[in-house]
Amino acid sequence: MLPGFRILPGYFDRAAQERLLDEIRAVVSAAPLFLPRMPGTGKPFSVRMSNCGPLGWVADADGYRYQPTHPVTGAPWPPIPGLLRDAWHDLCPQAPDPQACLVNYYSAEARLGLHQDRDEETFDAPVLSVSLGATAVFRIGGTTRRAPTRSLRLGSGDVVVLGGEARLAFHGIDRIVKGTSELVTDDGRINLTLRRVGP
Ligand code: MD3
Ligand code: FE
Repeated sequence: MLPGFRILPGYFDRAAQERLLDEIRAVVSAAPLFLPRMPGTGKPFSVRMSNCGPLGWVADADGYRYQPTHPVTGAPWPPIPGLLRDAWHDLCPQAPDPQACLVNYYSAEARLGLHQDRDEETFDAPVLSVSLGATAVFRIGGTTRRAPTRSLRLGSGDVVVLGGEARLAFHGIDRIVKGTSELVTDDGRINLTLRRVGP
């Protein structure tokens, strides 16, 4: 595994997962899930997204970018929930406050192809990722697309921290494991990724 990759299985216990889910429900009622599209082809993602924090990641015909407002409503993104901020400062003690939290919602059929996260201005801070709901088959490789990959499962309450070399690792979600979500209805999965966008 690349240096800088950390997995913390069950970092959030069931009670904390329920509180976090309530906080995320409030986020998506203020900032509804939208359907991102591939800039080249206009093809929709199978994952629906929203954001909280000063900046949010969006994808449409004009490209991939961070912006301070929701692409459909035009409203500023709601603040990052306290439980997520606390986890960030606990696990990334050197980093300043997170600037963006992407909310990814996976239905049972959703997937996310192998990609690198490089729309940020700097890669100094780690990315912190929290999984809630159904288990996902997660794939992570090296810093080139042809490097070998390994597969691991991310369950509800698990946290992954991607710092150092792992920050630029190729990664994706191969599939959702049906019948594994006690927390979210209909085999749904929510992934929350906290990031710095600029220095
Ligand atoms: C490795 N999310 O939001 S989480 C993403 O489950 C993203 O929704 C996936 O890929 C999801 O960009 C994977 C684990 C993860 C998140 C961010 C990373 C792994 C990462 C950034 C760099 C390297
Ligand atoms: Fe990613």
